[in-house]
Amino acid sequence: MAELRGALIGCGFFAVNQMHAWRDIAGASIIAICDRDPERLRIVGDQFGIAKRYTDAAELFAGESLDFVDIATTAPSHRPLVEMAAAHRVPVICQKPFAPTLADAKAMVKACAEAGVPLMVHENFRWQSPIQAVRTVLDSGEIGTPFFGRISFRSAYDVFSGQPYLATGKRFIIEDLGIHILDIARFLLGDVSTITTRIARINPAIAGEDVATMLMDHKSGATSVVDCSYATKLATEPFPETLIEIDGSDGTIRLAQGYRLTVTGKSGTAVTDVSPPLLAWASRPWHNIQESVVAIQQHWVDCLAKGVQPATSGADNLKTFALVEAAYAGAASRQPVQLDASL
Ligand code: NAD
Ligand code: 89V
Repeated sequence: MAELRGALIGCGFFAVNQMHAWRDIAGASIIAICDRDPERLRIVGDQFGIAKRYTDAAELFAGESLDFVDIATTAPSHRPLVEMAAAHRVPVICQKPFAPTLADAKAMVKACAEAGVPLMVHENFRWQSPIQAVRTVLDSGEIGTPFFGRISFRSAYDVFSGQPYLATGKRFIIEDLGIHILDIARFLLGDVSTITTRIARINPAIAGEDVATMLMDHKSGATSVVDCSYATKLATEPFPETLIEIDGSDGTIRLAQGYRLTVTGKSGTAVTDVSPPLLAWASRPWHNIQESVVAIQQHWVDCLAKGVQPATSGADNLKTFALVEAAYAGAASRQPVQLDASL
């Protein structure tokens, strides 16, 4: 198969990981980049040797023949850019959070479906190898039927120095980080029927909530707790590890800090080190996330080659995004929120 010709829009903080990952992936390469900030365009263009550079996405679509576009801008620009890709019949990857509102996200899914264009949300956390290892244990049947899960992300890492916009939005941890952890809960325990949420802001220097605790009923009958904090100072900073506890009818799974996976099940107890590899271009502690970027982008190329929907398609991600909206609604009302009504 000929190599896919892609373009990347948005050359900011996180896009550098995506550019490195595209270099690692067989079957696709980035042939043009776009950023409305000429300085970001210059930095990334020079770093990755990309000669074709655009400051206007409309000019990029008009000037290039593309097999896909990878949108790595922040959420306010996602809908116009995804709709532009759909109008040009160009398959599209869109970073999380998918959109500012669920209504925007639904419109983006509709635009791509009507244009017959594949759409994947770059929801990469479920692609981290420790999370995939947990999924593999569940699939093996070793712990039987899961009835309880706790998916936890607690840290005091300074995310604001790299991503200053995170300190200024009215919404913070659920929209930016919780969205990943809620997606992992769906990935491991299935879709959700009801969510109950409590939030708090501990850091007085930011505008949004930095603590969120969510209790969920899964359609499978399992119950889960998703808890997230950027106000939790620990002896050893765990960023960006997601810790997992799952109890099943025949055993338990514990993914503990330090990427230690303990499975107690039908065959006894096994302890494994499921640390992600440190890729040549990666740096600790981000290497866990960086590896997952390669995995999700490779998945996109494989799905395009096979003509199948990606695991985190736009349609799939509506269910994760709906959880974010429902969490904020429930935090405000202090009432449980039913999910089916919003989808
Ligand atoms: P950033 O502000 O550093 O970069 C965004 C870039 O997009 C900027 O250079 C900006 O000039 C450019 N841009 C914005 N609108 C544009 C438009 N219409 N046309 C062209 N360029 C435009 O932001 P970031 O921290 O890199 O985050 C980008 C996205 O990635 C966010 O949605 C964020 O939530 C997400 N993110 C994802 C992960 C992950 O693990 N999946 C991690 C960090 C950030
Ligand atoms: O993954 C992300 O979306 C990042 C961070 C890990 C800082 O929350 O924004």
